[in-house]
Amino acid sequence: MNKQKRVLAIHDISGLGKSSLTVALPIISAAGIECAVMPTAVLSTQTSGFDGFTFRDLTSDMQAMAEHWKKENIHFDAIYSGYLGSIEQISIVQNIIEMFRTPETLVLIDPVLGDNGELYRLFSFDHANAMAKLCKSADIIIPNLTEAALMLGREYKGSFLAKSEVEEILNGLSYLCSKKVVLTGVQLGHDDLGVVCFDWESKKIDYIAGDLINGTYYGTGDVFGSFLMGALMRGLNLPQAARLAVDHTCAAIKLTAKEGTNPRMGVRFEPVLVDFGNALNAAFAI
Ligand code: PXL
Repeated sequence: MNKQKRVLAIHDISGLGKSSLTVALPIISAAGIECAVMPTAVLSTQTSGFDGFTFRDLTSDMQAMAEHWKKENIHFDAIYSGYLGSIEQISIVQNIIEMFRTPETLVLIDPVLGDNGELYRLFSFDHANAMAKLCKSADIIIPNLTEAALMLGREYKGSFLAKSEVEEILNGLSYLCSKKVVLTGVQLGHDDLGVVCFDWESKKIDYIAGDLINGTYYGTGDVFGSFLMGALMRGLNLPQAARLAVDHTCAAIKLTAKEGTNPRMGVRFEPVLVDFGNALNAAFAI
């Protein structure tokens, strides 16, 4: 048995709607990886498709939590940040990364800002600019096309793009994070939707397609990011981990589409977890 790895997930916790920590905890744990959490806010629901949600801001606890862990000499193998409720939280996350980073730490930043060409409620363009700066601290960033457009000040042109356009966006993003980029929600053909991985050092681009399932499915960015983080911590390289993450996210979306659940409740990832664990074990059985 290898030594247990520990990820620090820094996201909000929304009581309902299956996003952020309610997704990161089970998925990263299903990979056999410990998931420590820093909740940035507590909401009654995630914000897409719900009105009147509660929002308890936890900004003032973040630095104190980090200092306690530092005093206890806690080590994180990876730091995974997602939805951050304010610009102040973004700068605290930057500080926490500096406090805990070692040469081996993997810093994965999902610059959660919006979807379908629009900013999420509660966010401003200043939030997008601050998130773009946070990306400089990452080893891997995983924006969707909306977030890429917002951070680069580009027009959002939908998800169906020519390869040359995708490559232009990747090039722009590599100025925000000069290591690795996974651009999500890219439609590569008429029947598929997937992600594009870019490694700045090797200049290698990998297109990883999944089946296109029509409809809007909230929380899939967090489901994908958590599968990706789990697979990376188990030792898969980025294109291998992205392949597993795309396949298992697609499987969860297909189950949701089949059941006709209201998309605001998130996707049905739970039945996919055992298969995810088995796929990770199989990847190392060869
Ligand atoms: O990462 C998606 C997400 C996370 N947390 C909250 C959200 C959303 C998307 O709408 O509202 C609170």
